[in-house]
Amino acid sequence: MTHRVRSVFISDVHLGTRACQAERLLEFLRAYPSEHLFLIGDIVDFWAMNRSVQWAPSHNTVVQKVLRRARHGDTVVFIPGNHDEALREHAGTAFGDIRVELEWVHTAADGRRYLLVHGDQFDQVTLHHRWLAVLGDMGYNALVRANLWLSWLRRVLRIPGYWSLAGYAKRKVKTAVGFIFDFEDSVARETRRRQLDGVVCGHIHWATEREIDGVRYLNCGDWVDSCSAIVEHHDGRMEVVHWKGEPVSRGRDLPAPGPAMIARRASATPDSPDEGWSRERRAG
Ligand SMILES: [Mn+2]
Repeated sequence: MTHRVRSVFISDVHLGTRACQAERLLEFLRAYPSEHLFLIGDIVDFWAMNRSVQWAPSHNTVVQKVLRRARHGDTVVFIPGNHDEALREHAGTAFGDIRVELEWVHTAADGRRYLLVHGDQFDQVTLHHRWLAVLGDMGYNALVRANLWLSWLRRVLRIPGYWSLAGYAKRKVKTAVGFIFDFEDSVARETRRRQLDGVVCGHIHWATEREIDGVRYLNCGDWVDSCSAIVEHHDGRMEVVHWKGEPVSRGRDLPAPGPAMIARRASATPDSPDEGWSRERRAG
């Protein structure tokens, strides 16, 4: 089934990592032809590729499809993120039919103006408090056990009072969860400061559509975990799409997915996400 839309916004594809869901992205791109295609950062994961390159043939196909859309008249704008920040120094350049920009203002069909930006500029955790996010990764139970040892140690050392490590950690993890809201708020604040109607960003891998103090906040999510994107319909209406895959009957040219195909799909789910990606997840 094809859903013709005005614009497609995707971010955090992380090509070059094992966790990248390129096959599913290809299905989605096929199902949503558009006039505008906005790539909002972390499309290629150069950080992870510094350690190990996990470049599947499907990753090439993604690149080919994007180039093809540009060649066939789609406006394609690439806004680099922190994992592909090397491309930021080429902002303002066009690579063939693809423009590279630090940020972009997109005017929707209804006249609303949206700021397009990856978002790492607004990420206080990655900027200042990486340890907070790391703490969020540690199991709560492990902390409770560690706390038992710690209070034993305090007793042995005759340190008075009770101090709960787990309680401390829980407060910090809460702070890390609150980080998502802080991120959304500061992105929205900047959008309002620029007198724009809304913002489409990525970076925190958390697809959302919210209204924050009169600003439309939209986040594309990612293609490593949630498989989500933002689309703009022809009337300017914006929508979060959570791609669940193609419906079973999808034309004569392709066979209906048999058990082998389904099994292959199931095994394509990332069991151990790439380190670079999980680092970002921790960062929020
Ligand atoms: Mn990012």
